[in-house]
Amino acid sequence: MMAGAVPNLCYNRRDVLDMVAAYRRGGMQGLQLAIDDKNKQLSNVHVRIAVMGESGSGKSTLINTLLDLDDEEAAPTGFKETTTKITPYSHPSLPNVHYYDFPGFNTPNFPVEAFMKKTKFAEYDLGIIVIERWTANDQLLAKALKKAGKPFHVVRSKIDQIVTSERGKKVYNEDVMLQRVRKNCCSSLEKAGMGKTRVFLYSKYNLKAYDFPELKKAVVSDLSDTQKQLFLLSLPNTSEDSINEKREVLRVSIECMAVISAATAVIPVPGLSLACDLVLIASNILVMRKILGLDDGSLRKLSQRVGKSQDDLRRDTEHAWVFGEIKREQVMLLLQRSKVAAALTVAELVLDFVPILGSVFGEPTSYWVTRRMLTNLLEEMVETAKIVLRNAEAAASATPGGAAGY
Ligand SMILES: Nc1nc2c(ncn2[C@@H]2O[C@H](COP(=O)(O)OP(=O)(O)O)[C@@H](O)[C@H]2O)c(=O)[nH]1
Ligand SMILES: [Mg+2]
Repeated sequence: MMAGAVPNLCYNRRDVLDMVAAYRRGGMQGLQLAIDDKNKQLSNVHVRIAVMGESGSGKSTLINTLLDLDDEEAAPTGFKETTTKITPYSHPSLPNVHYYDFPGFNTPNFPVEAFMKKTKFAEYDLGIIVIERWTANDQLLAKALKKAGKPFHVVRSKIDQIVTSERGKKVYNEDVMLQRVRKNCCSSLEKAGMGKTRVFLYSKYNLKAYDFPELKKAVVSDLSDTQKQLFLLSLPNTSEDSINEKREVLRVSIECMAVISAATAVIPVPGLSLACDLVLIASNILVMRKILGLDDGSLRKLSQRVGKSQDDLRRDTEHAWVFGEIKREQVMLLLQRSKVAAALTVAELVLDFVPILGSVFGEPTSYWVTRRMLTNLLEEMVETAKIVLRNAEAAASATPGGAAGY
């Protein structure tokens, strides 16, 4: 693999074209410079989300949920806060995604004024204020964010508790009840002079339900394109939609990796008239597998969380390779058995994406092989991730009380 060809997940369509242009202008060297440049730019893109609200409102729980963290690696929850500091947490595999766990102002002897003075609200991309009910302290934070020109969203946590207590009533309609809660929250914010502010209902036990999907959309709308890609990749697989969103981001990064592969030292694949960089393909698969939650560590965690064996989670999945070792040997086998080897014609290939690439790189070069291979394998991983999610959900709903994250 050429230096700098680390799988980067946040390339966009513009980057693909820029790289091709650089290759046309300056050959391999030009391409290498363009890649280095892009990677440098991307490494400077961060997502910084401030999570605020009173002690006990559910800030740390929300951060752990968004980062998909387990107890030992996560922000401690469910204790009386004593800290007056902001604690940062970064995503384990996307270290440019950060959440900042703010101290609750209702902590005894909390120096609110001094804290407000020294906190630089402009450093964050946006704020999430977690509430059970809107307080004067929340108001203070919202104002500070507004003043700093930062968007913020209000999240009403622990909706499952309301659902549980209301469910016993004679007349119960969940939608009506949720609408009432939303309205109550909104009107208390309005009364406090916040104007019309949307309140997102959320429960850590059900990320598919209530307003969590909407909250995600609202956060995305505050971010730049690259930040948006990073953020979507960083989220747990909460629904098929969330897996599809990851797929879209990964597809674009594949386009770039294919261009990059065109500039790498290629290795002929025995028995086939193909050449490609097997190590580059392998490292891309590993990164994508992790993002899709199909690596060993993610499966182990999910299995503990939903109380099902990994075999049960893998049930009905068709592509066994996804769960195995991924090195150049395995990629070679996949390549040999794949349709890529059998049917690689320029006419077919130039139909999708950017036709000019066909004339730049010709066929059957590393570019086409890498692109086809990674695209096919991504589809198989996406399919697998959806089945694993379904299996996990089936497991979670069979467990009394459900399981965190599902
Ligand atoms: N039932 C339920 N409990 C929650 C939820 N979110 C947080 N909690 C609980 O509320 C308590 C306080 O949460 P924590 O995240 O520590 O609040 P923080 O002080 O704002 O960081 C903990 O016991 C959490 O388990 C939720 O969505 N549903
Ligand atoms: Mg906390």
